[in-house]
Amino acid sequence: MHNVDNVEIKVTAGNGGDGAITFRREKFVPFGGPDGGDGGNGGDVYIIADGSMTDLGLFRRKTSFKAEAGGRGRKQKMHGKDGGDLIIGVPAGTVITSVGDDGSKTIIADLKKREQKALVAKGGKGGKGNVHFATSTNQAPKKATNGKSGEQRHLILDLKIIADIGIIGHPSVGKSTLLGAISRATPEVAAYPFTTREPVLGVVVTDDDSFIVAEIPGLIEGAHEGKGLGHKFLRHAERTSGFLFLLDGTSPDLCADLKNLRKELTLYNASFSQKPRLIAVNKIDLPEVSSRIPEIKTSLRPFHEKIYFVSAVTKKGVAELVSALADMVRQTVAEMIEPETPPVVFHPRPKRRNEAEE
Ligand SMILES: Nc1nc2c(ncn2[C@@H]2O[C@H](COP(=O)(O)OP(=O)(O)OP(=O)(O)O)[C@@H](O)[C@H]2O)c(=O)[nH]1
Ligand SMILES: [Mg+2]
Repeated sequence: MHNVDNVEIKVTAGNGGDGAITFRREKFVPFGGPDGGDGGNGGDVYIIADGSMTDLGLFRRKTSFKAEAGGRGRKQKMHGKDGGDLIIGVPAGTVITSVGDDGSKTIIADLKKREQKALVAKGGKGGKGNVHFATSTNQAPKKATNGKSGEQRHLILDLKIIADIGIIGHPSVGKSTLLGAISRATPEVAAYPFTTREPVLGVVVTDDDSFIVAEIPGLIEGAHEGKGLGHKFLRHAERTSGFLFLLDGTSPDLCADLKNLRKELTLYNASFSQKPRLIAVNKIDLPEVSSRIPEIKTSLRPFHEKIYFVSAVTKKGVAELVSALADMVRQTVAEMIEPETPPVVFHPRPKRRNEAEE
């Protein structure tokens, strides 16, 4: 399966509604005072990071988006209705770039966290009704202003892989098998190393939540220097908020495996050692592994972390691991919640539909 991770779209905010030119009607007054209301504002276009999306595949078919226009002003000083905002969902990790008419590119938002939202096109303001234009010399103004055009923007959406949890492990430890067991992802599983060459994402759905897990392709000694699949995929590990270290229960020395994983990650990026992590030992369906569980527990004890024992094939222990992962995600998300930062907005001068009215 190839994940769509780069698309171009066009977004158009709603136009403002025009101001109205109307006059009061009273029984004995043929022309009452002006009572034309203002036009409603056009809807804005927002892009929001949606935690349940993993790629930009939806945009293969639909590439043009438009928010609702504001309604026209009406008589009796009635405001036109404001146009509804349009909110477009994208996976967390989407970088939004605006392409100018001259081809220049400006990054306008990097939606790293789910629910993070960016205003990408501002709706046009509604025009003013003639009620605003009465003066002592002109009691019956036939003047109102038109609504402004909504902004229109050409955007590039670029998904830099981002997941809540990255599964990190040596080749063939069962990362793909586990990802397939806990999500609907269907990564290729095979008994040879480096079967997975690109990160694969899956959405894990629990009773009250969902989170995204990425299989980070097999990590080997020297990866930080570019060995194996090297840097290319360690870069993906940067954009996860926690790790699951997966060890193979059939390996002769799990302690060395774990140390090696930690070392490679830290050598690549020292900040990785700060990320929350869980450790799981896979393949406990095999008798030679299940019989070693007590021994493995003892050898991994110095790492001071609870060790989960699972079989990705029979799913033994997997539910407990998933709920621990969900807890870890909840915690990191809670820590990451910051006061709402104002969305990054990029404002070229709005085009005017009717300059003469100004
Ligand atoms: N007995 C047993 N075999 C497993 C288990 N999980 C995975 N395997 C086997 O281990 C081999 C490697 O599994 P994968 O899921 O492809 O491993 P991976 O870590 O994704 O490997 P790469 O993508 O190559 O790094 C396959 O032959 C799987 O069938 C398990 O829980 N028990
Ligand atoms: Mg794999």
